[in-house]
Amino acid sequence: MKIFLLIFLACFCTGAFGIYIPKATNITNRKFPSTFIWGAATAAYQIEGAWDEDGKGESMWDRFVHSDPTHIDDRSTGDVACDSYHKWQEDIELLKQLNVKLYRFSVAWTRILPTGYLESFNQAGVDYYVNFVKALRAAEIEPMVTLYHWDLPQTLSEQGGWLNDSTADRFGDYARIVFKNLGPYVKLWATINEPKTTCTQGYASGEMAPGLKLVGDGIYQCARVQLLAHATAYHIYHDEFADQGGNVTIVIDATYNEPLTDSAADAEAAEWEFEFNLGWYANPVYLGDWPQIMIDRVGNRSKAEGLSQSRLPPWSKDELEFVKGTFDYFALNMYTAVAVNAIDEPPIGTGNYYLDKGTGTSYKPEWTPSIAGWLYSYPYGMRGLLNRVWSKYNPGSIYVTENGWATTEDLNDQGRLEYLQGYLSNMLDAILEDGVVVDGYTTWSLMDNFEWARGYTQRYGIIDVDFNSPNRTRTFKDSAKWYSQTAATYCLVDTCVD
Ligand code: GBH
Repeated sequence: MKIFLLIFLACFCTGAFGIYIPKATNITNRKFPSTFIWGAATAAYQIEGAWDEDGKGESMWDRFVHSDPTHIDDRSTGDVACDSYHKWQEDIELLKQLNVKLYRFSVAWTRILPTGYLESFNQAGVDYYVNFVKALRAAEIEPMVTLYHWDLPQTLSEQGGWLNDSTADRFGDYARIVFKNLGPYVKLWATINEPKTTCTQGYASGEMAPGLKLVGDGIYQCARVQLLAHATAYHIYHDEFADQGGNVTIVIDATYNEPLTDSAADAEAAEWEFEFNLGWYANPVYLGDWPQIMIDRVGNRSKAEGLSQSRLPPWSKDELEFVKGTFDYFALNMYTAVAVNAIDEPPIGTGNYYLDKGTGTSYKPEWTPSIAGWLYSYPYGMRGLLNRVWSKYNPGSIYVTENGWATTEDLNDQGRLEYLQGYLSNMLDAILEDGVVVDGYTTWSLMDNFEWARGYTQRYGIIDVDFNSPNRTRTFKDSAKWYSQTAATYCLVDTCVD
């Protein structure tokens, strides 16, 4: 009798790869639409290595990790990382085994323009990526190319980087070269990845490159210049390469903001949190201008500080027009939820974005924490945020371009599997129940990689990378086995109804 039960359970709970797939009642057994595109994501500095090979120039991340090893928790660097610069064919094999049809990766600006200036043009860098996108196409995997995932040429960084308006023009020069050469093989483009992370971590907390601490004003200027850079690239594409017929947008990261209590004050605070995070970047692009609450709050606090002008730089009429409408779809990175509460108006002192925001944030006890202090699992947040983005910005199409879970090294990553399953189930509810158009998903990440200031201590890959072996051996984790089954069947559990 016992043996019978065991066999029965084993058959019932075991997927095609012999892994346990939980039958949690809240995971939908409906199928994803057949048009849905399954994918995986990475970024150049996090995986490529070869930091100074074949003419590549120094980026601000190369400088950040080399100038002071204590910038990174485990004193590591991205000098070799996953060695994908050399192992790209193996990476394409992994994508094939995963059954994904979309690969989101980024181009290293310093391979194409080592100093950021046109005079430094490096043909070897162009050849490398052209070769790569051709090979992806041959494998029937659609490339989604991010032009900028945080690796600014060091030369440009020394000239002010994202604080200097002219960086937007340099980004345009670079984007034009990439569109021209890769464009025949690429239909999905992302200009800049998570401008907010660069402004908050790179120019305000100083935890990321270039390590500046300008939390009152530089943080806002950084947002302005990145939005101008994005719009410059968007217009270059549509003015000069329209015949390529691709789609371009900016990648914006957002949290699902849930009011801490049922009070009206907390509901309003959650709204402010939304605008100071997602709206800060989405409003200028999708609706035009900064969110009104930012204009009001930063303006009022700047005035009270005795400043003659708001620390939030106002757009000129021309700039406003230039940035507004520069999207062909919405690219959303979504990992975590945040609980938001109202607080007393912070006292006036020196300018500070976090005080301008005027909210309190925490995490609810019923959400599951990851090893990354900021990342909690609350699967409903995916459905809630998708609905919000869909109704507020009316983008026509959404791709979730990042979403994933942090662990230490572990091949039996049941926690990641359940996180992905739960978030994707809620995404499907948004698609089928709420009518939100989500066309594709690129999970973060294809494989473990250099996790910025966290080095190799936090792993986001569905595929394990052995950073102790010179071969950087790749091994499927349980989540990757499950994901390959899901990408093949369009079904999050063992069996779906049609
Ligand atoms: C993504 O950002 C990045 O695009 C990707 O490169 C990275 O590997 C991945 O996340 C995993 O981290 O420490 O409290 O100050 C996700 C958005 C924004 C989340 C910055 C963490 C820092 C919060 N990230 N945020 S805190």
